[in-house]
Amino acid sequence: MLSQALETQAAQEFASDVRRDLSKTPQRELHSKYLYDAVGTALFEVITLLPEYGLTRADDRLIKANAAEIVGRLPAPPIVAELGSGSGRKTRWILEALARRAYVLYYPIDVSASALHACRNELGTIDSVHIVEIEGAYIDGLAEVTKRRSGEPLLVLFLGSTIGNFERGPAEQFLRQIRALLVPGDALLLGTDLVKPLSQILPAYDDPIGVTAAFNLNLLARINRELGGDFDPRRFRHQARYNQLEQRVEIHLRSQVSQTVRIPAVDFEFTMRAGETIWTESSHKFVLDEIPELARKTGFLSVGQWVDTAWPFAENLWLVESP
Ligand code: AVI
Repeated sequence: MLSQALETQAAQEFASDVRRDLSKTPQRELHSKYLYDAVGTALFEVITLLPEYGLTRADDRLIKANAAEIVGRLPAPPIVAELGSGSGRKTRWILEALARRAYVLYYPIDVSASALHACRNELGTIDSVHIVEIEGAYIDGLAEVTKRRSGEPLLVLFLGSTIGNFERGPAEQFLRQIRALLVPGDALLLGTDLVKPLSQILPAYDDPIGVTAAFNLNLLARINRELGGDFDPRRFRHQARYNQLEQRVEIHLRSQVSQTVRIPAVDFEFTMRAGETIWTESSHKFVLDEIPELARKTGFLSVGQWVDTAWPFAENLWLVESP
């Protein structure tokens, strides 16, 4: 039962997802999208600065070094839509490379108004770039962009390996949804984190000063803040595991003791055993060769891959071909 006090649809959805996912057996879960409230978003920005987390710097290095070549492979100057604009830092290199050729219309799409605000602060001063923010979910936002365009090709940016936070099936489905909104001549630039040694990957998700732990534990604090829960985050420990078979890092919150938790907004109470975990996120890693195959399966043609060797990561350019 949902409390009347939860006013917005988003709050109702959060509450019912929390109840459903914490009830799952044998593995309790919480959806990773809920890690990103204002506190979680700020903590993720700190994660991207950690020496152990090379992913964002690799993404940035690759785009900075290859932006001219990437945009040079596009058939015509496009308008640009970015799914999950984040701070917009990496996008600067693409927009600057395009703005050397033509005036650029850029649509950052994000559910977070504060992310869109940060994006305008970062990119608003580039000459010949006009920014139109779209606040909303990725696919809804992209549909809005495609409705507004008038014949120009569209370049969609999906950077930072956010695709790795989807399960494999839903990732394919999501890429197909993007493809369904595009037409021949459009393109997708997709960032993918690659499989790497455990000695490099595990500290990235379990850093020694505990920023990733705080990012993960904040989800319990968020449930307390927004749903009146009584989680004691001190009675949980952050845990990062690598699942070789699934090629992914799995992030959990491990109960240190046997404890009962109450979440009044959803009229829910449950007991966790000592050692039992809540699975909060997966971060899938890719091998280079599987990416062109993923493009083919989802209706694209892979026309370029740029790889960072210091932190194995790939930028992939996919085109929509004429039938
Ligand atoms: C946003 N995403 C690509 C990050 C990742 O690496 O999967 C989220 C993250 N979780 C813990 N550290 C970073």
